Amino acid sequence: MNFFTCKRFKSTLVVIVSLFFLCLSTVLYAEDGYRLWLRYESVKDVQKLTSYKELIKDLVIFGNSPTMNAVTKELTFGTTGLLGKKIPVNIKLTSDGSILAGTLDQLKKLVPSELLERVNQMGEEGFGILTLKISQKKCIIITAKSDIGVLYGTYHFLKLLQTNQDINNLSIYEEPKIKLRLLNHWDNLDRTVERGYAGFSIWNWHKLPGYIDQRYIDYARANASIGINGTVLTNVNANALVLTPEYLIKVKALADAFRPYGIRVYLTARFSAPIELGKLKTADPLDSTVQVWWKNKIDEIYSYIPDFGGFLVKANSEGQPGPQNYGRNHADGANMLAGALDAHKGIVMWRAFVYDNNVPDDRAKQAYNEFKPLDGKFRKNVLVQVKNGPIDFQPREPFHPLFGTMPQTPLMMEFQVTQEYLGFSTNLVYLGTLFQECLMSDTYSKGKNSPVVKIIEGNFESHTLSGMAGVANIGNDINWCGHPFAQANWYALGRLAWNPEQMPETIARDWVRMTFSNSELVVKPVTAMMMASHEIAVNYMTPLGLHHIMGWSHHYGPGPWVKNKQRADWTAVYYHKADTLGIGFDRTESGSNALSQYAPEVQNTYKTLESCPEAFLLWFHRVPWDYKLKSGNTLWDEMCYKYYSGVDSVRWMADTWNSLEGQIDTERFNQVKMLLSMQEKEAIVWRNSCVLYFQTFSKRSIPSSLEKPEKSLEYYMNLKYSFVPGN
Ligand code: BDP
Repeated sequence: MNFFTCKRFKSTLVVIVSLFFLCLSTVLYAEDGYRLWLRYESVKDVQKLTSYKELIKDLVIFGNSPTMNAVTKELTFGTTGLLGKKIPVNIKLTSDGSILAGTLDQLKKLVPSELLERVNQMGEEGFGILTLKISQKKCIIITAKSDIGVLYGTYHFLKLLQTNQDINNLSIYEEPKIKLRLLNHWDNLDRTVERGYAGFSIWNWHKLPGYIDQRYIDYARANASIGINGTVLTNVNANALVLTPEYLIKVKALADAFRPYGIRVYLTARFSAPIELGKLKTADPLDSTVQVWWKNKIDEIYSYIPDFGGFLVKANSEGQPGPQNYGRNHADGANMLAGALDAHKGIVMWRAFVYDNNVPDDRAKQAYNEFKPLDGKFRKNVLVQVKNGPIDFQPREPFHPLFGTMPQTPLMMEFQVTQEYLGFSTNLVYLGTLFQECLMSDTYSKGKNSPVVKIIEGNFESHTLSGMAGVANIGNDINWCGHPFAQANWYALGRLAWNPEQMPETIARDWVRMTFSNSELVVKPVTAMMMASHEIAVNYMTPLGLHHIMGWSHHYGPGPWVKNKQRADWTAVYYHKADTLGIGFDRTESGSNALSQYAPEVQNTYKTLESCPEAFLLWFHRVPWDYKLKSGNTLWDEMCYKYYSGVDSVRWMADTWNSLEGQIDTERFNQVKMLLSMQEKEAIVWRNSCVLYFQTFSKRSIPSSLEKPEKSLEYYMNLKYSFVPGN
């Protein structure tokens, strides 16, 4: 026997060849972030892996609808990746250790109905995942009333494996608390994205409808995995062209691609479309020719897309046309569209983000002033979509006063996932905590314990519609969101829209496990960074209730000095009102009295300098520079300490991340490392700009323990940024 034929040689060869392919595959499939949280890497914990292999020997999937085919694909793909071996699909239950997926109807012959009763009581999107013995065989069933429910259950089951949970005795029942769980894309038809920091729009209008990019499917998978069930494809600053047949066939192609994943398509409706497209003389919602035009247009849309979701409308806001152009109000406008959509079960999401520079009132009050009187005037298929705070997606805002004050109208939450005011896609800022802060704020609308979340869920008034939307942070960057951690914000939005009562920390932990690693050595520090990151950004941008002091128009970097623009409410000085006596916007009785729009209990909390939580101090009050805060520091000193602690904490995040070298794949480790170093520089610019600028009013020195800004105020004021994205 020579060496080349001996067993030893053969096995050595096998090892060498496998190693070669392993290396090759690592080179080819570097972690570019494209797979998001659906990576399905093989389970590293040996014990868990052994138990999973014992419990998952094959897949038995009932039905062959497009959605059930998606279930088959995802389950096969997911389990095969996670278990590191091909998991076969069988048509019958043959052995111990099967995963059965199907609707209640499909499973009823196999499973005694009483075991499925609880699922039967849930809504169409709910699901159950149960460990059962069927014909003496131990199996796990994933079931729901509808195919989509089974798909949601599938993703939930895969998440259990991805996060290394015990799956021995499952008894999970889940259903969404919110009906409409949407992404709002501010994508233009030329593929630029308003406030988008991750490349161009993923909608390749030019190649649609003929070319269905795999990205559309992966987008739908990612969304379905977190329960998102709708997408508004176009910018709220709308282009009527999308309503023409040229584009409707493209919209239809997207709707067809998304449908198996339970995602409906919505569009933004430009209110003046009857004039622009229909050549009518008016877009007055009470004009019968206008009404007929919209009815026909809506019928036409449904002829392409029978399950079209409806319209999102920005009207009479920041120059957009709307019913007020004709002396009508928001309800007149919304109801006209809703009337025509109702015939097809479509809905209208009418935005409350309105303000007018010709109105002398505090901008924070204007949405309430316009909308509150219309409570009860909207049709049943209208939701009013309200931003989380009364100004505009600032790093920190109190909750919007409309929450709790329009009981007869379903209010839909609008969060901004794209980080327009939070450092774009260079800053690591986990938004789960920001979202939760708003959702858990007590409105006192029905006495104590009336948090925003209950209003959104529609619990108090039993509204039939409820909704939460996030302005998407998605673009055609390879990793979708620009910053590897920005993916967590898309993820958190979906998870919170499904159940807004979940803890942001749980969501962050799951995301880290699925995205980076299940090792506690990674999960713990990374989750801690994420949980602290929002407050850190607030500290180096807008501490103590400061707001809207970003760079002019593009909102990148600091611009507390921005003044003398075409409208006062687009300048920073309008919001901070700093002078030698103090700083802050008085929104109490002695000022704009925006506070009066809240319930008396909320007013009591914010009313006085002493009672107001310091995080909102300068939002509600004008405060003298020497006012003593709870720490014993003067306002000026405290402001300095906050700005400096923001920068120091970014350094802490960078150190934490850098200590993980070797535990995260090289590509993403380096990306985040570079981004954190950029974030540190940006935080320093924020800190120095703001401290130096406000110092011109406070005329006090920076506490001696703090390092001095290295450059002059003039230097920072002259920093120019050309072609800032998203602008
Ligand atoms: C502001 C953005 C602007 C949007 C607007 C909106 O700067 O680009 O059009 O919100 O929500 O924050 O309509």
